Amino acid sequence: MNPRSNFIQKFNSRRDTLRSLLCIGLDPELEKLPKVSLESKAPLVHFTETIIRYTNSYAAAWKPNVAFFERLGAEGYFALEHMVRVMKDVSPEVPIVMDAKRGDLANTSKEYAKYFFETLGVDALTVNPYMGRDSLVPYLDLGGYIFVLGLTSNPSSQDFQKQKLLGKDLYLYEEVSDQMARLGEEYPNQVGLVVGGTHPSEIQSLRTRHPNMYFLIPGFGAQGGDLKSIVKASGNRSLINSSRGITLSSLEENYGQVAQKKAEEVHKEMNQLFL
Ligand code: NUP
Repeated sequence: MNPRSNFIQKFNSRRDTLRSLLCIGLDPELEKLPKVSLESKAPLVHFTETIIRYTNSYAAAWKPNVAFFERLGAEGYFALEHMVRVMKDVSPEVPIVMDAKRGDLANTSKEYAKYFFETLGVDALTVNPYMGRDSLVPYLDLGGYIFVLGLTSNPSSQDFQKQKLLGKDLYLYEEVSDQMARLGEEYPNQVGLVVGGTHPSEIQSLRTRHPNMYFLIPGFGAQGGDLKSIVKASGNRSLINSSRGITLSSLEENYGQVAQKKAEEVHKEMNQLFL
């Protein structure tokens, strides 16, 4: 792959064309799929292809979550790889963020990096910073773009991320964000932060702290985050994700059209808020 990621360039161009920050998440939970997909030979293939074809004109980015594919083993990996091919075919201009939250010893991280950036060839990957800098650098050395978990959207994010560091008037997630900003100086246009849309005031303060950093913001829609507050707090260097709220909103045969309508509604709201 390209030694330096072109994720930011790709996202900026798509964002400015659509005037939208909408990142469409694909989390095909088997129990929640429409009957017509479940009855097909390959449910995840059927579902993801339908969603991509109906919603791609509203996607500033895609964010599939590998968990929903991995649970099916080989069949799931087949569906994951097929989906990525369909995304590249139907919407080559839309960047793909793979949500896998990886992170491990450097030699292991390198293997993850090779799978996601070379074999699959996605544009960005979510990673977990818990093991520190040497666990993240292999993704960057391979030319990938990483979104590092900062302050996550779930209620228990406070267990660790909102603990204050001894001797520093900083929360752990703020320290992570500062270290990632420094890593991003070493690897320009390759490091972003995940910030949950359920924390609008923290988004605001992180934005003040890091005006140029790109944020991946899940948590609006099914998790209750408010779109207007998120956009106001985060500005345009952000991907605002909705998964269930768009793609799993109907069990009927016309679920593709329903998802399209949902995406269109969010798209219009984004257009109004776009700066
Ligand atoms: O902090 C995070 N919160 C979160 O929901 C970080 C994430 N990566 N996610 C993911 O975003 C989550 O795993 C799921 O894939 C998606 C949110 O989906 P939904 O709540 O919009 O359905």
